[in-house]
Amino acid sequence: MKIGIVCYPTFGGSGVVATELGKALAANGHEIHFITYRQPARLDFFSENLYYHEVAVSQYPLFDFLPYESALASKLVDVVRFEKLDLIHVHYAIPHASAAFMAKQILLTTYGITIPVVTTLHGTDITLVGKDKSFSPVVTFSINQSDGVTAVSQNLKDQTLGYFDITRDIKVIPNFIDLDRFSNKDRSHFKKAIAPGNERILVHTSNFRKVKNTEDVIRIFKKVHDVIPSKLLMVGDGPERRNAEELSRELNVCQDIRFLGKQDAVEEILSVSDLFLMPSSSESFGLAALEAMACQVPVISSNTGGLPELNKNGVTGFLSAVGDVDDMAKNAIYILEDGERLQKFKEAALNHAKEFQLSNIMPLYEQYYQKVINQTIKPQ
Ligand code: GMT
Repeated sequence: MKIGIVCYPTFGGSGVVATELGKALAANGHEIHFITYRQPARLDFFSENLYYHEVAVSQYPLFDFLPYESALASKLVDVVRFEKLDLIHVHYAIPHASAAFMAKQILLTTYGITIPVVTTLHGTDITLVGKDKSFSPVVTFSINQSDGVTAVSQNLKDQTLGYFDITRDIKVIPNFIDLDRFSNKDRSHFKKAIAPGNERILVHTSNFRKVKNTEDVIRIFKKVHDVIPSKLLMVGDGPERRNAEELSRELNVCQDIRFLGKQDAVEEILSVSDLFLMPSSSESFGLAALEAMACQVPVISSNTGGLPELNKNGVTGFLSAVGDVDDMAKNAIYILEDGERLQKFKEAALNHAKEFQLSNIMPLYEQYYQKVINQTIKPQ
């Protein structure tokens, strides 16, 4: 198949899923065209089946806000026409689904070309931004006008059906993991440098947005640290980093916390870690937690959104109510205080992560694309 993929080219979860999916599809013989405003972060190599089309938006003094959606729709028209795509797959509804709808209409009415559009809902496009009144009519319309819609968890599907007036079916296809990249590697030299006294290592990776509750990560760590010699690695960057840093000074644990900023080789850091913390107030799936589990790191998380579908309570880690720092700390201590118990949780985390391996999930997308293409009625 020839597939156009539209996504945010950043390190965020939806961009990572879109890019990794495109790479895997290309390796499986499909021709993949990425269409976005910047080269996706993880698309930094040459492959004969991978193409990248940059969406450039012309500056004009009249534009206080650049009309990216129009530029994207125009680029989609171009790429579909000249590369003869079979399907467009947009990741994150806003503004990609409505831009794809516009392109689809232009292609049909001007060029007689029918192009099916699949929209994947990732989370905040529904739970935070999409619900906002300034977007919801467009989000509802463009979901209903897509030829296929997928959501990354059952919970996100249920939330979408609850918030919006949706008239079409939504297929759940969860996030996936490349176990060749995300696996536990022996990095004992690195572990020794981080934890010279053989302390337990806790880790958090995110974009440090409000929704990630990064201050709760520090509060949980403080409680664990009071009982168990431990270190905390904070990976990533974003608006809440400063507050988290300040809190770690106030609570007098900053000497045992390292803020590492954005890191490419997250799997190296996860490989030396004992416990992953994800106390988010909203999380449609929790790709970062899946990456941790694949590297044999159990997860202490909130029970919001799709997290219970990933983190099995008492098996791969524990779930607590959002904001219940005491419970999260208690559960973290329970896992970390006993070496044998910790090992059991580590093995269970990896076992469960295997269910989400790329080779299980990519075929679901391929089958879904084929179904959507077959169902799309071609004009005479
Ligand atoms: O987590 C983020 O803030 C990034 C965000 C995104 O859209 O890039 O991630 C969302 O999509 C990921 C991939 O499907 C999911 O694994 C994350 O759970 C989801 N984030 C939220 O729902 C907050």
